[in-house]
Amino acid sequence: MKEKLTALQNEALEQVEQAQSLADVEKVRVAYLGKKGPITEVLRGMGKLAPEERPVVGELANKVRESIADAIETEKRILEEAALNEQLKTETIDVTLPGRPVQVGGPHLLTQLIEEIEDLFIGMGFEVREGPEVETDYYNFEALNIPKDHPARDMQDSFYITEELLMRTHTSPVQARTMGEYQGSKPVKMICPGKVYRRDSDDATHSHQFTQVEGLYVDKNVRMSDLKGVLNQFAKQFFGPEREIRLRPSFFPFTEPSVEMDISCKVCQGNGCSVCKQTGWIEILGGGMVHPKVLEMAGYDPEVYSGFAFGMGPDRIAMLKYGVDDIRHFYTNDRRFLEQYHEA
Ligand code: 2NL
Repeated sequence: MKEKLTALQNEALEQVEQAQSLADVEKVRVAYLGKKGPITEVLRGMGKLAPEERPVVGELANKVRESIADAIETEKRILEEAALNEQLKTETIDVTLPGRPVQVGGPHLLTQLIEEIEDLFIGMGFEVREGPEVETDYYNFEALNIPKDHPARDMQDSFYITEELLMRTHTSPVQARTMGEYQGSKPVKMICPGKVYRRDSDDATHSHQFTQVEGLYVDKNVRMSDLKGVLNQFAKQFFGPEREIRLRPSFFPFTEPSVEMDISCKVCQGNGCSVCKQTGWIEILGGGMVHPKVLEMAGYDPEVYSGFAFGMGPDRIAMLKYGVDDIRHFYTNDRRFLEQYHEA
């Protein structure tokens, strides 16, 4: 028995020494020390030995097992170190290579302008409200005095989801919703920025998707002069203190009377140039006094309350302010375009 164990030991140690890889070492371990290996077998067969032989054989078997296990551990470490050294040799890192630049994004030009507009109106006591882009026919049209057969629907044809649901064509439904929520219980003084959609053929000046900022102020005794004062303040803060404004009569189904507002041309100081098409003025927004029917539908008594509303398109304003020649640049995500407006 003793000779058998010693022979096993020598055999195993030799095989460990000859191992070329970690897999080889593992094979030796399984073969000699595994549950079905010869050492385990010897220890299991102890019962058949004479009682005085048992401790002797037991001790030797344990020693043999330990010496094989030690040899395996040592060989494993040697092989692992060799593998690591080999890896280090082939995978050298050139620490002098330039790093990969971190890509830093920034807010879209339209987002920047919308936030600037928001700040100015917040400064005049307006709250900012947002609403759903998928709207009901009621809030997008009916509540704004645009009934089903109204010709204004042609100009604002949109993308319908069902008969009664569509992509909103303007942000006005947010205002109709807010008035409806307050039900004539308190004044409304809000602006609502956001994306809107119209069924339009895209070209340099038209896009089926664009942005709007609308404003609404409903209270007792709100007058046209309040509209003019607020818009004048906005124009001077946003476009510069030298800008003059002018209001021209216009038409919108939800305001009566309605106006369009121009600012004096910055390029020619009002003398006429190609930017203002020789008029000295540039159209910026539309607005007017909220139509009594619109107030009434939202639960505001038009005999008690009055209000003004206006709407502007940040896309158009951005094109004017930065000389962008094609509205599609805002939506086609060419980073060479977008990055021009990122802060350094
Ligand atoms: C434009 C003109 C306008 C409004 C928007 C409005 C909203 C309510 C009631 C009455 Cl709830 N009016 N909004 C009024 C007049 C003009 O937008 O050219 N936008 C780009």
